[in-house]
Parts: sequence; C-alpha cells; structure tokens
Amino acid sequence: MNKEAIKEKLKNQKIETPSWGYGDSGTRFKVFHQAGAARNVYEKIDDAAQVHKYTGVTPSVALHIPWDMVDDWKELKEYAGDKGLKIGAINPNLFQEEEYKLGSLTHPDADIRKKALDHMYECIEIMKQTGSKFLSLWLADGTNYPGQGDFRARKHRLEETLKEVYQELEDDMKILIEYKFFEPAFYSTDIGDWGMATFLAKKLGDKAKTLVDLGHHPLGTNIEQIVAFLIDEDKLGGFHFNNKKYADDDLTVGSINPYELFLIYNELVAGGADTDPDVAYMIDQSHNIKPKIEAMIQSVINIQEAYAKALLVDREALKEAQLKGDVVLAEETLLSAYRTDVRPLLESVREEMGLDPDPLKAYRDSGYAEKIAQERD
Ligand code: PSV
Ligand code: MN
Repeated sequence: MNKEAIKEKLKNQKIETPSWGYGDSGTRFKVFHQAGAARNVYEKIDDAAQVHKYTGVTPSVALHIPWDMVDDWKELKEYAGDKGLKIGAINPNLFQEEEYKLGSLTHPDADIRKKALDHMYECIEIMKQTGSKFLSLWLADGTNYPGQGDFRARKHRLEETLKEVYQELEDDMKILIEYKFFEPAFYSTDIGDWGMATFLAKKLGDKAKTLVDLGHHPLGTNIEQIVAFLIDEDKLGGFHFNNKKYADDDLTVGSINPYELFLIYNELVAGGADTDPDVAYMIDQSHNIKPKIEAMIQSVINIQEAYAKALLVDREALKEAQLKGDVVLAEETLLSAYRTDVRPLLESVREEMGLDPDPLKAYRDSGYAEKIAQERD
C-alpha cells in the first residue's frame, strides 16, 4: 500500500469513547474523585469533544443507561451534534438492580426477565431518538456455585429473551453481544466466551454480532486468532479496547501488550474489517489513576499507532513466506512493520487534518483540565 493510501485510511479511522470514561470511577473497593471529573452526561460529552478536538478520530460517544439517562434525548443529540459528536452505542445496564442478583435475561422468574426485557426495549427507543445504530449488550448473568442454576435452562431463557429483543431492532440497527469469562459470577457466566456469544448471534441473525472486549479473556488467549475467525464468519461486531495484566483491569489499551494490539490490527487489515463501517471500534476504559481525558487521548494514540503499523505490513511478502514455510521471514515481515516508528507518519496525518501533531501536549497546554477542575468542584 502506498503512503498516500495509508494516510487516507488513518484519516478515516474512527474510535468511539465511552461516557463512563469521563466520570468518577474506581476499583472494587472505592470510587475515587478526580478534580473536574464530569458530573453528568452533558459534561461527559464536553470532555469527549475535547478528545475529538485534539485527535480528530473520536466522533462518537457510547452511553450507558440508566447512568446517562435524560428526559429529552433529542436535546442531548443536538447538544452532542453542536460539539461535533454523535451518540454511539447504547449500553443497557442489567447489573445494578436488586432483582438481578440471580440473573436478568436468564433469571428463572419470568417477571424479572420481563423487567430486563423492558429495559432493553427502552434502550432501543433511546437508539431511535438519538440515531444510535448499536445496542451493546454485556450481561453480568451467571452463577457462583455448582448446582445454583441449570446451564441449559439458562441458555434457553437467554435465547428466548434475546429473540424478543432482536425483533424490535430496526433494519439498520445491530445488537453486539459481549462476552466475559468471569465476574461478577465466578463459577459460570451465561455468555462466557466468544463461542457462546457467536452461537447466540448466529441463531439470532445478521443484525447480531460478537463484541470483543480485550480484557474479557483468560490469560494467554490468542485474541487475534479469535478476531480473524469472527471476521471470516462475518460475526465481528466491534471492540471494547483496553488492556489487562491479570483480569478485567481496564488499563490503557496497548499499555501492557502493544504487540498484541498490533497483531489484532494486523488481522483487521488483512480481513478488511478496518474499513468496515459495521464494525464498532470502541474504548472501554474508566481511569482513576490517570487524568481521564489525557488517558483517553493516550489510548487513541496507541490505537492509531497499532493501526498504522498494521497498514505497513508487506502482505505479499508475508503470504509468500507463509506458503514457503519460511517461519523466520514470515515473523520478520510482521516485526519489521511493528518496529517502524510511525510517529512521524501520524504527525503528518494530523497536520493534514488541521490538527496539532502532538494531541496530548496540545490538550495539556490548552488549560481545559485546570478550567474544569475549577468550574466543576
Ligand atoms: C463489563 O466488564 C464491561 O466490559 C461492559 O462492557 C460494561 O458495560 C462496561 O464494562 C462498563 O462497566
Ligand atoms: Mn466492555
């Protein structure tokens, strides 16, 4: 691919940031307050607009319901629009109600399943009013002890309730099914891995896809292979970017294993998913150690660098080496792209987009962090 084509792709890259990444958050043990943290969805949109202002590639914000509930969705959509942003994925919250202790869409009690379903319908209504195209489902349902639940009965209830939800989706809407192998349930999770998520998505139909959250796999999982598999099955719905060391750590994407992020992008480019508008590229991080907006800008830069390096891979040479069984040359082909310093390339891309070549420094110099710290506290 020539340099101009690579630059074009980098200019068109889109990454969604999460509303919950701008408000106060914490660990399992405490929520920490940060001076200037967004206090409501309007302030979250203001902060997301800052990330877009300096990176130029984050034009949408994911919302979590009811955390971001408002009375007037049209007004919120306009508010975001005025800041150059769109409302992105709508994330139903089926994990914070007392009734959901033993499950939501899989709960044995039909009344509780109905409550969960009603919340899903409410989210689809919000999608209609905000113009969102993605219903992004993460289900906390699962069991903590052997014998607590009947695996097959729970599976059947999940299939039935998701079928009801699927029927309510408009033609251009998608439901993204996220999986996680543990937490908050520790013995079994109802959608525990990409296989379960994809089985469900296959049963539902073309509007259902699988969402890969990088923090939701057991240690050692080959995520890039899962990504390749999903692309090949036309079931890759999107990402929740973050990074992990041990569990669902929600660390800055690319901070622990940048090579893994590159290898994931290598599969996205190889499979053509990098330019597929139906794949939702989203960050799922909520920082309490780093300043939130800076952490988000840093995450975006890490993703851009991984993508740029993946675009540099000599695919012909790679294929040839693979077919010849030249393992060393195949690996070196990847490493040669990975070791390239793509920062000058991204700097010139940003300049051509009318942006500062150093988004993090430009944001730091802007005084926005000091301003919100004063205004919001
Ligand atoms: C769950 O761990 C998750 O990854 C889901 O995407 C949630 O919606 C998100 O984190 C925020 O809690
Ligand atoms: Mn997630």
